[in-house]
Formats: sequence, structure tokens, C-alpha cells
Amino acid sequence: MKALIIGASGFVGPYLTEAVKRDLKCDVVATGHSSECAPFPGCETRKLDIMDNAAVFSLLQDEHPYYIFHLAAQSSVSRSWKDPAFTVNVNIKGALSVLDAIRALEYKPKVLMVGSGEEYGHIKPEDIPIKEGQFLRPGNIYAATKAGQNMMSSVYANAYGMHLVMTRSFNHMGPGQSPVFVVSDFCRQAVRIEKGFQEPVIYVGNLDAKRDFTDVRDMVSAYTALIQFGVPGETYNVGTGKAVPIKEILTRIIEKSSADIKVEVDEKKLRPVDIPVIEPDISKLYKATGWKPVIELDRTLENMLEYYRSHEELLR
Ligand code: A2R
Repeated sequence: MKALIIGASGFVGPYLTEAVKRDLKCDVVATGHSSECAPFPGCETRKLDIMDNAAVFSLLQDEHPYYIFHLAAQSSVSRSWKDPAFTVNVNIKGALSVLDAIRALEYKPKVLMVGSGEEYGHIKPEDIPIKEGQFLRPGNIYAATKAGQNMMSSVYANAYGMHLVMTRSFNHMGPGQSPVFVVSDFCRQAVRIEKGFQEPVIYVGNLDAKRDFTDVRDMVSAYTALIQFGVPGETYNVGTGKAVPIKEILTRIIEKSSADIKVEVDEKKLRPVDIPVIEPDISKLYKATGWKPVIELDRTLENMLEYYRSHEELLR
């Protein structure tokens, strides 16, 4: 049996590739987008632009995957502000081209369409913990496109009987994550200080918010469970279900560092926190799959610090 991972060259893809081999015992076909996309160890690598409908169609016809994971996206919120048209093209038109190519197959593969907790947008305190039926109020174009992908998938699942399961994935973190994300940024700064690349100060924005952070290795286990046991046409929150204050994460990183680190507020990073707590209800996911996160926050942070310690080129 084959599994296809579309958009495997990003942060989540390599972890998902391992999880698919382990949990689904499948051969993996992994797609990257940029021309410098390196071959994935132990799996067939194909270059694919999801904007190219014919290429998506012929890849699916060639490979006949039983499982399809759709990860490909313009996934940066800040880029979505700068380049909304590009974000809409990749995340809406691209997702539609994937859906249409799957629809044209003469069999019904099991598909996971990966979305985002950002789709909920402006969450009020009384909406916590957030259930999947929550009204969506996306607060940026990235979130709006992911909500669009979710709605198109729901329409296709119902209209054409396709086996499409959708996620709303909350914050994830782990070794190899870009430092544009807060936890990776803190870990990188801590290790830069340890190695003498930075004065012993971590510059922070607002630390008051509470967010739900899942280790990427737990996240991908939820994906392999959902693609097997999720109900077609349904959407599932994926997260730990327990929001943590960002201040606590920073405190733990500093405790784990060998350096003596001070914390200072950087005005450029200081945005008012309009949503103090974002915490999903994950009972629907648990009921469908029995999935629970197993990796402790401390272990994730240690692994992320170790990753930066062993990749000095990322510190300069
Ligand atoms: O740009 P590349 O070569 O790294 O490929 C990225 C791929 N991608 C595309 N694939 C096909 N056609 C396109 N037009 C296209 N544009 C981008 O999507 C990469 O393999 C993947 C996105 O990787 P990341 O940005 O690192 O996302 P991450 O953190 O792995 O998240 C996976 C999914 C995304 O849908 C997020 O929106 C969601 O989880 O949270």
C-alpha cells in the first residue's frame, strides 16, 4: 500500500513520513515544491506544484495512493498579510486542485486535509475550550484560506462521498522548526547566548497569552490515527487540550539552559494580546481515535535546545 504526502518538504513532512511508515506500514511518496527539494530518505520523492492541476492529476493516476495527506500550503501568517493573493492561490486554488484530482480517481482514497486552529480567529473567553462547531471568525488571510479549504473539503465529502477528514491543528513545535515561531525563537536565543553569539538577554514580546503547544511528533501520530479512524466529512481539533502561558515556556527554557539569561521586552515584538487564551476541546479527536499526546513539554524543549546546540549554522 502507498501513502502520498503532498507538501512533505516543510517542518511537519519529515516527521509525518516517519509516522506513516511506522503506523500505517506504507511505502511513502513525498512531494516537495521548490526545485532544490532534496530526496527524502527511504521514500520516493516527487516535485509537485499543487497549482498545476494536470500535474496533480497525473501524480495521483501514477501512484494510486491509498492514503493522501495534504500538508502543502503557504503557511506563514505574516506572508499572508504581505501577499494575500499568493496565499489564496496556493491555499484555496491549490487545495481545490488536489480535491478535484482525488475526485477524478476511480477509487476512494483516505485523505487528511490539514487545517489550522487559526481558522477560529477571534475567540472570546466564553468560547474556551473551543469546539469544532464554534463559529469561525478568521483574523488573517492565512486563517481565512484554511477555513476555505475546510469548507471546500466538507462540501466535496458530502456531495461526492469522498473520504476526506479535516484537521484544525493548533500550535506545534519541535526540533527543526523555523525560529519565526515563538518557542523555537526562544530556544535559538538561549543557545546563541550559551555559545556567546548574543548578549545574555532574551528579547520577548507579550508573554501573558496562553496557547496550546503540541510536540510535532505527537501531532503526526494524531494525523495517522485520524486518516484511519476519522469520520469522512468531519473536522477534528488537534492539540493537547491544555493551554500553557508563554511565560512558563520561557521560564522552563531558561532553567534548562547552562547560561545565565535575563529577559527584556522588545517593543518591536510587543503586540497587544487580544485573545488571552486559545485552548481547543480535543474530546472529538479522542473519541474517534483514542489519541492522546505523550511527549512532555520538558522533553520537547530539551530536544529543541539540543537541536540548536548541534546545528551551529542556525545560530549565526
Ligand atoms: O516550498 P517548499 O518546497 O518547502 O514546499 C512546501 C509545500 N508547498 C507547496 N507544495 C506544492 N505546491 C505549492 N504551490 C506549494 N507551496 C508550498 O507545502 C512544504 O513542503 C509545505 C509547507 O511546509 P511548511 O510551510 O513548513 O508547513 P508545515 O509547518 O510543515 O505545516 C504543514 C501544514 C500546513 O498546511 C500548515 O498550514 C498546517 O500544517 O499547519
